[in-house]
Amino acid sequence: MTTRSETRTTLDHLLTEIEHRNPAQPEFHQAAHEVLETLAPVVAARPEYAEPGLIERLVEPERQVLFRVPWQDDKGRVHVNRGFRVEFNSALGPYKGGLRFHPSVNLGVIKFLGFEQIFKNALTGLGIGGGKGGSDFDPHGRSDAEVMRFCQSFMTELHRHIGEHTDVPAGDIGVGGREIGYLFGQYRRITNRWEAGVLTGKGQGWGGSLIRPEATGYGNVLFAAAMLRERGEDLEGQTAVVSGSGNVAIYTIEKLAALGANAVTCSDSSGYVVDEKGVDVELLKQVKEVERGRVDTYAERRGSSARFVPGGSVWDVPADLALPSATQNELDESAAATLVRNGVKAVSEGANMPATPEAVHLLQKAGVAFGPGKAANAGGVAVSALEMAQNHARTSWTAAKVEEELADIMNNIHTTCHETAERYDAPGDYVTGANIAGFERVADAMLAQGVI
Ligand code: NDP
Ligand code: 2IT
Repeated sequence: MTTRSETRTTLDHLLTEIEHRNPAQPEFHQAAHEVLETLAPVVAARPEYAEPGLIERLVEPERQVLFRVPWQDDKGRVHVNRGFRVEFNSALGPYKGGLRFHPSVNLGVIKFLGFEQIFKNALTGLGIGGGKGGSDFDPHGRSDAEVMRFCQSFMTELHRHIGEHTDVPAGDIGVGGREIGYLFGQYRRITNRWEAGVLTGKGQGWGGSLIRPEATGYGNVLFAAAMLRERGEDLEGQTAVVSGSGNVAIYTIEKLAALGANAVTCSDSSGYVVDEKGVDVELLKQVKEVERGRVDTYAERRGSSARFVPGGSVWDVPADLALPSATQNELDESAAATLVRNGVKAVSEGANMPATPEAVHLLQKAGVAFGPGKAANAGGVAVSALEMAQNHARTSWTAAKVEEELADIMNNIHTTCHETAERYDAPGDYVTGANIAGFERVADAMLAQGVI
């Protein structure tokens, strides 16, 4: 029987090898560290997981696709972007995960997101593997026609790699309902197939699930509520600081209000807004989703309760809860220290890996309930899987039914993470609980399916 410390040494060697084999991919290294550093107790306790090659296979994507995406802007100028799809692990089902369009996208970013997605999708309990894709295309300031031409060019290559039983993309940063529409249209044209289950996040009249747009934000609030419940508290009367002002942030703010809490901030890459009365979600939707504007416009229209702070850190605003919902590494150690100083009780990650490792460590040490993204933001991909189920059955469920399923899934994920952490001597540590529980499900399937 190997001890935990021997296992830890083996995992540390593997991490060093991952860094050598995947140079210049710091986000992927960070995600791999975060998972592998918590696995020693389960690998030491269950010898089958120490089988040579199991974890080595888990950290190597099954397939990585890189392609050229040429497109013409409205003035006829040609642009060349890069497209990516990393099909990381299909032991539990078809690869599943979003597409991100943002100038910061590169292979290492997509690999970190795809790696996280494996464990997140496993935690949902549904039959979905892990993948992620995207492009370094920047949709900001582009016309609808430019976005359409880009999406068509992107799908002209991507279509040969995806399918309802193979790989099912959805949205992420920079990819919402508009983009999924253009992508689906091009897929349908090229393949001559009405294959609803090839993409999720579709429009409601043509195969989309009710509550999919809301699911990530709603799910994260339900996860935060479950963490508070564990401590004998609830959301009623709590104030919350939320970052971002896109899909996840908007529906996080909406659900907080519905459950009696009050989100007092939102942000984008230009700065943040503090709104003493609580963010008016209908106004935010109008500015961000309809007009595709910036958060300073929200502050201007909202009147005296709101002010826009250019640049700066949204985490300086005191609150009971923090729900980072913008992007990776947006909440660093000094931001975490400020949150703790201001008495934060829970931090729940709507974005993927928004807290740096140092921030997570500091929050956990201070006794703050910390919900890692792969558990807390799993509601989005979970409802994507429910959209696939509806597409397969050629049916559509009511909003109430989807919400009920979402609530069950989020509560189950919370319970699983909580119980797993206790089982492995890390009570209250949702990071360890989520990593081990996700790992067990994927590793068991990989072992059963042989060396492939
Ligand atoms: P959106 O594109 O709808 O919104 C992203 C928001 O984050 C915008 O306000 C954007 O501001 C801000 N943002 C993005 N990148 C940066 C950056 N580098 N610096 C500062 N602000 C930034 O994306 P989503 O809301 O869909 O995604 C937000 C996060 O949630 C991501 O981490 C994503 O991976 C994660 N997530 C999304 C899910 C989904 O279903 N959509 C599911 C699970 C997780 P600006 O416009 O100025 O760039
Ligand atoms: O990070 C994520 O889980 C997503 N962007 C959603 C993925 C999906 O397939 O719905």
